[in-house]
Amino acid sequence: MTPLRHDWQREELLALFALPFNDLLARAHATHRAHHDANTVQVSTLLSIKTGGCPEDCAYCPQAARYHTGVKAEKLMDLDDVLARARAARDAGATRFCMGAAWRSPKDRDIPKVAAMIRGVRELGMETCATLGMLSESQANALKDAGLDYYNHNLDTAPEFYGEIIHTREYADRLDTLGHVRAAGMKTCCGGIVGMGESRGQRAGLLQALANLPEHPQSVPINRLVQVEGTPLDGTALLDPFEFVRTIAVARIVMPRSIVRLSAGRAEMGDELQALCFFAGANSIFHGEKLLTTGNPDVMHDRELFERLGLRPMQVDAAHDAHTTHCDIVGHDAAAA
Ligand code: SAM
Ligand code: DTB
Ligand code: SF4
Repeated sequence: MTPLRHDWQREELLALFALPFNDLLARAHATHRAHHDANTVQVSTLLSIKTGGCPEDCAYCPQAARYHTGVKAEKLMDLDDVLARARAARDAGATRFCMGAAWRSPKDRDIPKVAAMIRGVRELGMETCATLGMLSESQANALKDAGLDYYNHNLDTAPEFYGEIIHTREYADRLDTLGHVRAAGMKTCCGGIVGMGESRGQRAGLLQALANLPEHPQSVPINRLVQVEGTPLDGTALLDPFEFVRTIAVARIVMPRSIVRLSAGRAEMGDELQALCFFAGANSIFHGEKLLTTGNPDVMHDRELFERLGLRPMQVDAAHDAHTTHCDIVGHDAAAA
């Protein structure tokens, strides 16, 4: 099997982006089938365990205290409330529970509280993910000890566009946190946002930075900007939906074994666009009526969409195998036919 590459050049990614749409989709879909069951989708549910009041200045984010978005600052949720939400998510079909906090980085005193949440969610039989901002080495180790499977920390955009979006922390800080997460032995969930006014070259730059990390992130969330009134990016020109599909397709080709999540922005997408994204190689979603503070498609709608497309929720083992297995998947469909 061809080894995973970590030396992608910008021109190569741009050449993929420039392919005729059908050629790009055919290549991405073939890559997808070679490494994954093309009819299963990993299902995660997101919960904001600590909402709003964030000191950072991420230009897209409704939770930054400095923008007037109507999101009120709340304190860290109680353990029992978090576990009740996790149980409900599991009962609605999610296999992974992702806990998000509007922090620049957690305080050391927060870690035992989050660790208790992680233990509780694990006891429910779900995979765990958290996104709490920048982590020190010792914080990453403590979360790993509590049983955290994935840590979400996004590169967000290309290095050369980053300075137009965030000024309160550096790209290098993000790479450091990802290094601590990997060193602690956790899986990384790392992706970015498109539709922030970046160029195609910069979309390619995001994917290049992700694919050239020391290890491909096991989970790659591709968010389409959710425009929120009061944030600096509200009113940004909308990205051509086909360009969004191309971004998913190129992500699939350059990170063939990763689980690519069709992440924020689904509420503003039609079913047809989502179906194209699944064909192009997306194989994970957030399920549940809310992301962190903004809307997501309702649960019934997603259930119907899965039925109409013949998609099934991915079992936990399959998500794991996708990035650990050393032989290509021949295809469950081929076996079934
Ligand atoms: N505060 C932590 C941090 O930024 O690392 C964790 C939570 S933060 C909300 C997680 C990610 O959500 C961000 O890195 C960004 O990629 C995504 N995000 C936030 N607001 C978004 C929006 N309006 N549209 C799309 N993605 C968004
Ligand atoms: C990610 O890449 N997307 C999710 C998750 N990781 C934490 C967050 C999306 C947030 C969308 C805006 C909101 O709901 O506040
Ligand atoms: Fe804060 Fe995270 Fe939002 Fe940035 S993305 S403002 S760090 S909550």
